[in-house]
Amino acid sequence: MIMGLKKRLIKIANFSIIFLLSGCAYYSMAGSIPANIKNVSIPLFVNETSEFELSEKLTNKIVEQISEQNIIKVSNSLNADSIINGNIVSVSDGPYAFNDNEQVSEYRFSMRIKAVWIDSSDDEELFAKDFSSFGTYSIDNDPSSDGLDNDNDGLIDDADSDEFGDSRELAINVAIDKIAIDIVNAVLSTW
Ligand SMILES: [Ca+2]
Ligand SMILES: [Ca+2]
Repeated sequence: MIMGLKKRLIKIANFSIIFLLSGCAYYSMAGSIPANIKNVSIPLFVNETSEFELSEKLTNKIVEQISEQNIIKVSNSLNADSIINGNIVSVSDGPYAFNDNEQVSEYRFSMRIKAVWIDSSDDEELFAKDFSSFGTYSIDNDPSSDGLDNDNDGLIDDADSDEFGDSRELAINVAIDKIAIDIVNAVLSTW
């Protein structure tokens, strides 16, 4: 009887932690968007770098996050109430951590973007901001067995279906996810 209750309490506690983790990425819920703006169009971001497929991935992630959070409708129309234009300005790979022999053990993929959210009715800028983020990776370790939580979601290696394949690719996805969250937060905190 007591054991059963204990188990249930642990279950509830775990559930609350998951709720907190998934909820804390955003500062607030919808309600701060200017009243005249009912939808937003998000054209493919301009990729000024030579990194392959980056703007498709980033733009899709932002659309997905905005739709998922139910903040504002995403529209494909040219006549949308507002538009978010973005440019991927730069990406870079640099040393991040060193081992005992002072050799690089982890690298950092960094990206920088500019995004402008425009009210179509008067061409007013609702925000114009720079965003940057990064993800780390090791060259010789397989992300599915490196003992690291590569994407910071609390699941490690075999326990995480996202941790496989090319570790730099994974670092890029981590950087994209972070920037998408920052942009959604910028939309939420505009007013
Ligand atoms: Ca993980
Ligand atoms: Ca891992």
